Formats: sequence, structure tokens, C-alpha cells
Amino acid sequence: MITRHNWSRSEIQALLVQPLVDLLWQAQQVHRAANPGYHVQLASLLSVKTGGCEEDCAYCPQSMHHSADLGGRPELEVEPVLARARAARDGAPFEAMLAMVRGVRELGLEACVTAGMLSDHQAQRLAEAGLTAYNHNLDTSPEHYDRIISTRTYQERLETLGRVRSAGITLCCGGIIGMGEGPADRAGLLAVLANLDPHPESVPINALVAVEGTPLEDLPPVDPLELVRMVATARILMPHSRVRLSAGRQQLNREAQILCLLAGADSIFYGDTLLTTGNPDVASDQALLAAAGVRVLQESSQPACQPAAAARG
Ligand code: DTB
Repeated sequence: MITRHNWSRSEIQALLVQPLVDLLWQAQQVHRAANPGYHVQLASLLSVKTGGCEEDCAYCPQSMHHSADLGGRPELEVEPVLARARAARDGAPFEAMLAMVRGVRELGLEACVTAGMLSDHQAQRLAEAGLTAYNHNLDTSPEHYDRIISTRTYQERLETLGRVRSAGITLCCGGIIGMGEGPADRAGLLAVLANLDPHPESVPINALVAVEGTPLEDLPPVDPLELVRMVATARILMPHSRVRLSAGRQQLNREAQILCLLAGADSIFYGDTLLTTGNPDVASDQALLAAAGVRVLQESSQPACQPAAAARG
């Protein structure tokens, strides 16, 4: 299977909008060749710093620019709080994050963090702490981006991705559909992702969860088949990347989720909550995977992703 990095946007848009049956067939052939066992990785998210974020991403309930800002802290166990306090005393919140990464890695799990922009030095320190992957999404097309975020440019996001890559950390980079974008924007996002060389090792595809108090609260839910199309096209473009069926699964019925798995999704977030919103419970996900007949990926070492830490295990 040839891995390309020279996809044109029109080529991608043609893939994306072709008859669904043809798109699925093509995606399945790529998926079956690249992942013959239909192994699905389970990743768990933990929000270790919730709310109060300076960025103004229109979809996000954690932005201090929106009334939805969830500034409150969940109740935590004593020891983790003390561990974080010690780390904060000894340095800064960034040091605390490094300590968490080290701790997750010591448990034999892979660790992924999402914490916004990074400097070269920060990327280097995260690499030294053993970070497996860094999640930093492009969210949407370069053209639609300005309607969603004003506090950071697309270019700044690309630069952070470059820093993460240079530090030797794998990339988790994807986007969100259902934010008022059109097919050309979806193709535009996928074109940027698919023309990164190497491709991001992990590509989360999210459907907007329209949270009250965010600027996007009134947007209608995305048609599940649009998510299936996005997953299938990502799979065709990036055969060897993990395509992660991310936010919005609670709004999908079992059959739509199985279509996403067929279309090439090979990772899901597992556990009752994502960062601030709900996720299908563990029992229903076990039933889902069993009904689909896919196997859970058993890795010797797995990742655990505002900053969010994800333990994949
Ligand atoms: C990603 O693309 N999706 C995950 C992960 N990266 C960190 C987060 C989804 C969050 C959904 C909204 C919430 O729960 O706050």
C-alpha cells in the first residue's frame, strides 16, 4: 500500500462525497490490508486541569471566554492532590504534568497529553519524561478556522505540531465536524493532515458536542453518516494511522458506531466521561465491540490524553 503525502483537496473531496457504498468499500479494503484483525485500541481520558482556558475555541466548554467555562475542580483523592501540590511547589504546573507523564509511563501505559501550544523546550522536556504522544488538533480547514478560534492561528498550531515531531514524540492530530463547515472544509482539514509527512500516528475524528454556553450551542447535531464518511476518508488517506472515533459517540446508535468501525476507526475513548462531556459506559462499549466482532488491541505498553492525560490501556 502506497502512503501518499501529495493529496489535492479536490481529490479528497471526491472521495468524501462519492456514493457511501463505494466510499465504504474502498475504506474497508485499505483498512483490512493495514489492520487485518480489526483490532481496536481503547484509550482513557482524564481531565487534569479543567476550565479557565485562555483560548476562545467556539466549541469548547473550558474556554474562559464562554459562559460554559467549567472552572470548578472535580473532587480528587488526597494523594494525587498532594503529589500535584509538591510538583507545583517544586516548579510550575508544567512540572506537575511531567511528573504525571512519568508516573503513567511507570505504570507501563503509553501517555498522551493535550495542553495547547508548546515551546521547543517544553516539547523536549515532555519527550524526556517519556511522553508517547501529544494531542494537538487542527480542528477544521484553514479557511473555516477563523470562525472558530481567534486566539491562535492555524500556522501556530502547525508550528506546535512541528516542535512535537522534532522532539521525537508521536502526533495525535485531527479535527471536529459539525461546526458549520462544508464538504470543502472537511476535505481541506483532511488534506492538511494527509500531507503531513509522516502522517500523524493518531487522527481523532470528533463530532461536535454542542455544549450550552458555548458559541456553537445551537448548531444541529451532525448526521452520523457524515462521521462515517469522515472516518472512511481519513482511513483511505492515512492507511497506517490510528483513526480515533472520538467525541460525539453518545449521539450515535450502535449501528452507526459499527459503521465507523467498518469504515476504518480503530480506536475509541473508553470510560464514562471524555473531558467534560459524557461517553458511552464501559458495559455498552464492551457489548458494542462484541456485537461488531472486533478485537481489543492488547499492547505491551499502551497510552494513557486540557491538559488532559489519556491512558490507553
Ligand atoms: C480529541 O480530539 N478528542 C478528545 C481528545 N482529543 C483529547 C477530547 C474530546 C473532548 C470532548 C468534549 C469534552 O468532553 O469536553
